[in-house]
Amino acid sequence: MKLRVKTAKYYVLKSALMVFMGTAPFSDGGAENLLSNSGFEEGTAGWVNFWGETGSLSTERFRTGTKSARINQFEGRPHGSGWAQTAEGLEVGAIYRADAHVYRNVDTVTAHVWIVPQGNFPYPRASTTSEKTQTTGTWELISCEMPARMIDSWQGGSLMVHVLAEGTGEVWVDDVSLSQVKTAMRQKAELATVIAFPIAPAAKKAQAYLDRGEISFAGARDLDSALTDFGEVLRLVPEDTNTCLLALSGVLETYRRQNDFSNATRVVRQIVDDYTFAGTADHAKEVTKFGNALVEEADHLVPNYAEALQRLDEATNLYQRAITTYTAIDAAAHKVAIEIAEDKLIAVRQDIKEYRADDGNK
Ligand SMILES: [Ca+2]
Repeated sequence: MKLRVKTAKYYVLKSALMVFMGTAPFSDGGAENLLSNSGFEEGTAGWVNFWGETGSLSTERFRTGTKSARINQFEGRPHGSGWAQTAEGLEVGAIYRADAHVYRNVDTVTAHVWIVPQGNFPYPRASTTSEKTQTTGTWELISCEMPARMIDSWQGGSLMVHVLAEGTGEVWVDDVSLSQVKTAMRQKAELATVIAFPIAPAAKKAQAYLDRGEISFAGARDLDSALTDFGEVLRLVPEDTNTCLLALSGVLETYRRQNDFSNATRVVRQIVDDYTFAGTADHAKEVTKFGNALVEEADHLVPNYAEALQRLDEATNLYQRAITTYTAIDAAAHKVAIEIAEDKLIAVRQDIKEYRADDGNK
């Protein structure tokens, strides 16, 4: 009993000391803050003022210490401006939370905090954002949470925290934090509970399988478990196109990671056949990806030139099909996508020539 009191006292003393020293290594929630200079007491060190570049250090208004960071959004600026900092070396599969304190005088400007994963992870869910500011004339806490499974673990597990102001007016920012809410292990355990719950709705279970599959894929690198979990998603909610597309993109990346390119191609074929409608831009986009998968498969089939050439022929047809579809919808609106498909077509025709020459020289 005595020991516990002593421990509690120690922590009270320790946090008091931290405040006294003017540093904030902990977020308001008590978890470790993974950002540095979170209260701008060391100026703007560690922070990047992005887009509008109208940010500056402020000593006229602050929540803690004697400083904050200001964003001045003047009229006609379309994309807003903000402050950003990247945290590196995070645990893939864990859940992270960003908190920021913001202040505005007028409601013509709003602010929100974002977490953006760094790297090239293929999932379409790119970022998480908070609610926008609700109050004026007072410091307001805005927050958002993000699963780190979306980080490309090859990039070292980095998340960027953005505090963005949009509209017209000034926003002050102070005491920004990024903290871990749950470890990957705890998150996985909670998902397993949802999965094991007998009467949980299919949609909820499917989401849990999807999340667990992504943790297995990106965090634990357990590819077999990832494939099993993604497969369960497709079995549980076959009619839920968006969720199935996420699961299939997980299956696709897992096969690619396993260098199983024929199965990767099979998955893209399934996406095109079962989850897109011919004549739509989405269809053309997936058809282009199908072509890319065939080219990748062909590349790994060499020196089996007959098989490789067959894949490249099919890829040629697909790129042409994508171009035709985009052109029929709106050639001007899909100019970039058409150019990409045309470039792929040129490259694949060159590959076909080379493969035929190499095959003849065997
Ligand atoms: Ca401060």
